[in-house]
Amino acid sequence: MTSYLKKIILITLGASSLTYHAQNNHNLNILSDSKATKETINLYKNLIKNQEKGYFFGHQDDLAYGVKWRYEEGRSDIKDVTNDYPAVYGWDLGRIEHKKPNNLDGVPFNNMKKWIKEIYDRGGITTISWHMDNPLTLKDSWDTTPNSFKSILPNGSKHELYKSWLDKAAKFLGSLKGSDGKKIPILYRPFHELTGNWFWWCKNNANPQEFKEVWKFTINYLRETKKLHNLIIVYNTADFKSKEDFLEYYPGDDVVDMISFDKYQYNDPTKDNSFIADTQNQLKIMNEVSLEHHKPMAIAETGYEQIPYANWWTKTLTDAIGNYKISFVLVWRNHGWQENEKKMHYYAPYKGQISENDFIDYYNMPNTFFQKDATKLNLYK
Ligand code: BMA
Repeated sequence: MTSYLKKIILITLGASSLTYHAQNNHNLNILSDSKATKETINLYKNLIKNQEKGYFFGHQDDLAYGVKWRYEEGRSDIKDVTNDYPAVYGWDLGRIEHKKPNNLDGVPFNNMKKWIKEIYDRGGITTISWHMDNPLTLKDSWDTTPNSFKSILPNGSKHELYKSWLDKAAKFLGSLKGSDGKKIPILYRPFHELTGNWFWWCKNNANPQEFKEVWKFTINYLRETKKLHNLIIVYNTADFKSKEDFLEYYPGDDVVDMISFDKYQYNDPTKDNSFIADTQNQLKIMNEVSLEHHKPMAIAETGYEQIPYANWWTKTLTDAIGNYKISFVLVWRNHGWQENEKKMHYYAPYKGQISENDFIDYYNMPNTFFQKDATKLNLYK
């Protein structure tokens, strides 16, 4: 072949790859599931669109219990304080794998299902994590026995067991329907905090290739075999120091729709700025990934246990998020008194809690969206 001909071929190839990229750019932020339901696509688009104006506020187990109450219909600690519900409601599937009636924190799955319907009916958002028991030892999620993760690989000894657990979760996820008869879109956050070392699925228990293989298998199984097309897949890490760190276990744009990390406040924010500095640094890194991979981003779990600093909401959390465009932030559950640890365990204020007034100011900020905002924004249309 003459070098001239070669050049022509190269130019043509280059041009077609340029066209490909242009098309890709044109289709920015498309859900990874090409068969996603209309409501799921709409929610995803609306989450992205509204990022320009603000972010949705979430709370784990919000409707199930609060610091001083348990299972009172319609009640929520957030609502007691603001007269509004959060916009995002987090739930966990832990123990569904054993067909237990209640999840690992005692929340009955039947109630969870009913609440998820109510949430959807009023235009709120549901996100689901899964503190799945260890399939190798049958102990809990925090049991990091070596080789536990490898056992669920497609050729692993617990792969069939893992599939049977996915079947149970899929049945639940597929049964969630609104009053309009539509399947309810779910932000599904599997294998959360994967860069930690405390769950059996964390990175110390698997190499990147193994982790990615299981992730891909899981998402494809839920989509293709279980025919679930109401999922927005959320990739979620614990701490990370660099883009390489954040992406080392990233399974691919075709099996992820949103990227996120979990980050808690441990030190006294009046004496130590590290929560704000670290969160800002991680958001900076995640923002680069978000732009490069066209995936919106979130802080999927945060909080300061017992919120002992009265201005944590408008000062610390607000500064930690800064000007980054995130889809949502969620604070963890308001369990109340924890007998085994002899301490209070909660992350959202309740009536009379010292950060109550600050939380009302936070609620009133134009860029924090709660249920009433979400309802107005008509996220599923
Ligand atoms: C943890 C704590 C535990 C709980 C678990 C799963 O952070 O809140 O008490 O069992 O989350 O919800």
